[in-house]
Amino acid sequence: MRFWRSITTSLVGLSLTAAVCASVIPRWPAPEEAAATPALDEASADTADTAYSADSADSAAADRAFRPPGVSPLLPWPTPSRPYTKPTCTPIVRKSWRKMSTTEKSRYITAVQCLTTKKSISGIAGAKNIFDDFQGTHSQQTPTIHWVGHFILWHRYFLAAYERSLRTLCSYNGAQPYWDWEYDNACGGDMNNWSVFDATTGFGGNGPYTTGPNPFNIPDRTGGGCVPNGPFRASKFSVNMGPGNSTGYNPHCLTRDFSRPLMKWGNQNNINWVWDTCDYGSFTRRIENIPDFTVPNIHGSGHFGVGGALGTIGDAYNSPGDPLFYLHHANLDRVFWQWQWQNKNLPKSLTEVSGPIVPFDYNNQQAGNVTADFQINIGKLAGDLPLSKLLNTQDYLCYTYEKP
Ligand SMILES: *[C@@H]1O[C@H](CO)[C@@H](O)[C@H](O)[C@H]1NC(C)=O
Ligand SMILES: *[C@@H]1O[C@H](CO)[C@@H](O)[C@H](O)[C@H]1NC(C)=O
Ligand SMILES: *[C@@H]1O[C@H](CO)[C@@H](O)[C@H](O)[C@H]1NC(C)=O
Ligand SMILES: [Cu+2]
Repeated sequence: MRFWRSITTSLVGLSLTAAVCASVIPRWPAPEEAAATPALDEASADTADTAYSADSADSAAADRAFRPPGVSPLLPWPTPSRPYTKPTCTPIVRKSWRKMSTTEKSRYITAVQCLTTKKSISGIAGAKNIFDDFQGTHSQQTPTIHWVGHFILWHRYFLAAYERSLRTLCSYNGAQPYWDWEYDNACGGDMNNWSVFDATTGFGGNGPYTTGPNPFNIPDRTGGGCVPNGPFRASKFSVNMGPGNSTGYNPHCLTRDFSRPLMKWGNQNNINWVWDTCDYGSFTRRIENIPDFTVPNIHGSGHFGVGGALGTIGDAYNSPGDPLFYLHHANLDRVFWQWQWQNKNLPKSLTEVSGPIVPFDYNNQQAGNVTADFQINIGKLAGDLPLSKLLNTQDYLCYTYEKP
């Protein structure tokens, strides 16, 4: 808002040129460049916002009714259209956690607690219950599902299976909520005050500060100990596997280790950078960016902003051991969904996939790219599915998103 009237035409021009999908596919930025591109500071986020607002005054005005100043999306909210919806699908609607009623929140948390009482079916040694089955399945596949072409769709299927388990095993009637961290980041303040971390209606807050290894020099880590409050505190909940790649039984408390600077990666400006792509491969590459803690990426925001160096959700293998994982990944899926359902990206966005089968193999030196018939496996959680069945959320899967 501060820069609402002071934007330059060149900024608008740049933003629009990129948004209309010229044939030029954005070059993958070098780390130094990427660090400079999706800027971390609020001022630059404001500048990018206003560049878009000029393009779509109506939608921007509507957005300001529910968004704090300085947050407006590059892409408008889509209305997924009938031609692409299977007649038998009446989508369930995923909502922002922030906008759910206390009763809805409590029903969701009760269902998650219920999953931890249902007997494990995965055959993974350390998994005692269905909640663990999800964590263990992610752990086993961690080396092959990140920095690959199927990253976002693997996680989409994993989330949909979790949502289905909540509904079918634990009588949950709602849909998987999402955590729109870009909103919280724009409001700022103490992270412990954010609605997802509420001790009564949310997932509890940060752990107390503990010293410990910090091999990647996560900046400004503030916790590391056991989550002391809320429904997933040590006396109520245990993480049964990990740390690291072990899936043996090792019950321990859920830990969090907030890092405010890394949390800020999840801002609207960085979402806009991810959205500013014209094809699946470029989009999915930007959502993960590169594994370097000096280079922002929105996927890392929820993982390392909450998990820091010692927190469960920051452990690449065991991140689903923090129930908040599912709300973080639902927001990433929502960002993908919102991009997919733009007129400028349809219908290609419901059929096209690319990107390497082997992690980081972006030049296809070791293997090829994924194709639509590439099979996604999530162990015993659900049957294998080709990527083609996961692209449209209103077909084999059947859900949509409510505007934050
Ligand atoms: C957090 O919430 C408490 C209690 O509502 C309030 O006193 C405090 O000022 C808030 N802190 C920040 C930084 O928002
Ligand atoms: C787990 O990690 C250790 C240490 O990095 C490694 O030696 C071992 O091979 C890994 N095990 C599996 C199953 O990936
Ligand atoms: C593999 O996927 C990447 C990312 O989308 C794309 O740039 C590249 O052209 C693809 N390679 C082939 C051989 O299709
Ligand atoms: Cu993952």
